Amino acid sequence: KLEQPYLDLLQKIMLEGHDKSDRTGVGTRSIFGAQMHFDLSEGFPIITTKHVPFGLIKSELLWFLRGDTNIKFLLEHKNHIWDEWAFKNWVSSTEYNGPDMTNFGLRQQTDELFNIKYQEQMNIFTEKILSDATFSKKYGDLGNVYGAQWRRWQTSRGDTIDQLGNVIEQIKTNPDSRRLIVSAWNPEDIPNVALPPCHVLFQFYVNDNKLSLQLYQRSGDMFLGVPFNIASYSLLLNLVARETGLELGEFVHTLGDAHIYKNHFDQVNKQLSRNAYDSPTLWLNPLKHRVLDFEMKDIKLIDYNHHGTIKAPVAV
Ligand code: UFP
Repeated sequence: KLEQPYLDLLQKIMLEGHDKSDRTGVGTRSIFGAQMHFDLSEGFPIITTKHVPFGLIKSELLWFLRGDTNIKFLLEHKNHIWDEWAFKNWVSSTEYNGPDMTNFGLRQQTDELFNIKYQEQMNIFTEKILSDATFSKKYGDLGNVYGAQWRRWQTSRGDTIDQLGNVIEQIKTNPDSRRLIVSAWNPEDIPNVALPPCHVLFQFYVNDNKLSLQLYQRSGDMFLGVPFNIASYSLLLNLVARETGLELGEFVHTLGDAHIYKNHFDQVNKQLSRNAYDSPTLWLNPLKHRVLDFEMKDIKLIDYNHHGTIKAPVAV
């Protein structure tokens, strides 16, 4: 099955990983330096041993590709995966005068009464982002996250670089290049961002008319984050292959710190006891050719058979 490299890596970390403390205080079991290969000509490697919400992956990737960094676009697509980061800016601003939201990520998971207040404030916040343009301009923008670095990297001369646009052009005109790289890691920005990019850099490679992509991910939450990351970059590879007229090669996923949180062990064991289904196929609207032309309805999974969702706490 296509997802076997992922299941093998989960198993390997459980058996051979190092138990460590980590930034979140939860603790992880991890290995350093891991690589998974997925042959995209065989299907779309979304995980089937649990449910992965592909709609969220689509809208997030379309958001990155547009160079958009404002959560408004995501909210319009009912995608809430980046809400907390914008909410954090809002509740720590002088304009916010609701109940104290200090350390909301942790308190929301441990304090039921606080959680109710938090949900209330979060709803008010996201409603306002959707309905109030001035507010969303000010508090919906996340600054230099992926979309900004991919499409309008700020140079010291004061102009911007469209890394992704340039790389697509290079794949078309100079496919043997060994410099087909997009970097999201900007050392100048790191001290000022809430979450330094997990997907640091990706590179393309062309052989026999096939396009491959390798991602370097510095830190991977193997149970919750990585299944998203696999699907997201596999979709990116499909879209760029479409625009460049190339066939599908491999998605190579390289990880630095590949970890399983201690409070995900039971979930991982449950997942490993399940049998994977055949992977689905990805349908892309045949009338669309350029990466930026794609909308939600132009991208679909066909025959995504999967086991049920497995719930797990997010480490914050
Ligand atoms: N993480 C992922 N994939 C992502 C993402 C985050 O696995 O796409 F945005 C996880 C990795 C780690 C945590 O567990 O989020 C980030 O924490 P840190 O910056 O300390 O590595």
